[in-house]
Amino acid sequence: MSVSAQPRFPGPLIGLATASAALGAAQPTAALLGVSPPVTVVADAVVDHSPFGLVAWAIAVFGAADKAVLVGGILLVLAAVAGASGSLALRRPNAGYAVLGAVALAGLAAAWLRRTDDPGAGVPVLVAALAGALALALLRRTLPAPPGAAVPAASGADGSRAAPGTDSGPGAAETGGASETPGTGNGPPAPARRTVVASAGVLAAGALAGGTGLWLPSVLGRGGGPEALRLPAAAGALPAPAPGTDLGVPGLSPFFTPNRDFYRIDTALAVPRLDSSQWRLRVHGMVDRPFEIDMAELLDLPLVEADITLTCVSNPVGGDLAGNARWLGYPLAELLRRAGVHADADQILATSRDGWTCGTPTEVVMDGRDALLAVGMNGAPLPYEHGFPARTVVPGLYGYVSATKWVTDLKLTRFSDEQAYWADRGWAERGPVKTMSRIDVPGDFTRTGAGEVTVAGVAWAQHTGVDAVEVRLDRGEWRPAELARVPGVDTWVQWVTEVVVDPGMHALEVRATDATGFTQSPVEVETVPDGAEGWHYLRFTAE
Ligand SMILES: Nc1nc2c(c(=O)[nH]1)N[C@H]1C(S)=C(S)[C@@H](COP(=O)(O)O)O[C@H]1N2
Ligand SMILES: [Mo]
Repeated sequence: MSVSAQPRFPGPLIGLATASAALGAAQPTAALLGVSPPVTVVADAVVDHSPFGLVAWAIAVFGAADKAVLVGGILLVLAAVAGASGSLALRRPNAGYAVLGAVALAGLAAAWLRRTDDPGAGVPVLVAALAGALALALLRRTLPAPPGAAVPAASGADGSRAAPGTDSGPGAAETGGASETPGTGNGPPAPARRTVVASAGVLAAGALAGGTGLWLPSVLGRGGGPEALRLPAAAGALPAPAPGTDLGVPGLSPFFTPNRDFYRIDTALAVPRLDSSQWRLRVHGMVDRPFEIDMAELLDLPLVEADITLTCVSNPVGGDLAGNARWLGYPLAELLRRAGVHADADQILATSRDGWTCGTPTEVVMDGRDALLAVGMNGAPLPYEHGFPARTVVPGLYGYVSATKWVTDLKLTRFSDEQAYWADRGWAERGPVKTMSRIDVPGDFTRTGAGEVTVAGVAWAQHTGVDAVEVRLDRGEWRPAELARVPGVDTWVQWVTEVVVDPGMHALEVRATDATGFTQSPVEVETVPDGAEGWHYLRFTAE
């Protein structure tokens, strides 16, 4: 190894090893504190501050992988910065620490701006900065003196650490091993090799710590997760749905969506894993008697059950961002009565543990419908993905204005004073669900036999009720489908009918009429700002 080639190569390596040590130390710290690790915090901040169109574009292009792509991109940028500043740090060590400090400050800003209520949010970033600084200092000690540096009295801060003869520094153990390997020739070991071995060691240690941190939350469990939470029976328990509620048609969405199949929509890059024993909900703002409630108190209250279909405002016509569950929870209206809501507080601003916000009209929650602070979903505690340990559910409103997962705060306020997350990004302030119908079977572009073909699907108009569903084949006459039974007006309803077809390609359309007499219009409306409209249309081939 020639001395002249040496300084270029270890630079990026030292930088990468420093970054690995920093992120590797932060990951288990975050897991132990139950807060987001730095990369997730930064990714969240990027999403928060990106223009709405960019986020929509990313979701359209990358789909469910959008979060992985963002995190991967941040890691790449970090690696590039680390590599470049590693080279810089060879020549000017203070510059290396300065870059580290600047990156840490950006991370702290991201953590604290997002989670002003949790001082612990920034701790993993501080630990990362410390670990990075230590790694950098250690790796610099493995470097040889810069060419031409005076040997005995190294001048200035830059040279002193790297002066020859510091073999007993923190990197000595690895270095010793390396020097024994055959092939190093005679004379002292090449100093660059020492740096390479030490850097590789630090890089690997960082990766190992990071991996441990990723896996830690699942083993920690802390006894406060969904598997450990024992839910009481509901005081107002519902009977099993009447026969005929689920038609059991193959390919048709089941009446109750199993929890593992339930669509998931949220802005969280890492699913928040709250501990139910630590959870508290604060009810405050424009109320007479603000209070806090914990899980033990909540589970002592008389809980009720309700069958409610949840739908997302981003669901396109024919899309699958809808699911139905039997929820167990406590009426939100009771909690609000306990707090004594001021007459002019027209908005309930709910905040999740990860800082997302949701504005629900107070009047809707108080009008007698089954608006719940839910703890159970289809007979089990809420899965982490669906808001463990508690979320809100309000029949008749899209999820973005009603269904806060990981909820920790309900603030009574006014729509004119505060805007929730999506309202602030161009979506409608109020989001009543629009009447909608969908064909599940036959699937779009599938093949069936000729002759009689079963056509089935679901329709919804939560808190209004579906009165009729009609289907037409090849733009012919509208013909009524048969509706399944439903427990009430807050769920979707299955429907089924039959068409008779010749071999060839055919088109199907569906439209629903709700209990107000409104029939879905063929005019197509996009999801932004308050939900899609139009008839679900698909084609299939009979043969
Ligand atoms: N904390 C939190 N809650 C949230 C969201 C979110 O981004 N963060 N998204 C909402 C939206 S847009 C919808 S449609 C529903 C989806 O709930 P699910 O993932 O349980 O189906 O959650 C709502 N609650
Ligand atoms: Mo949504």
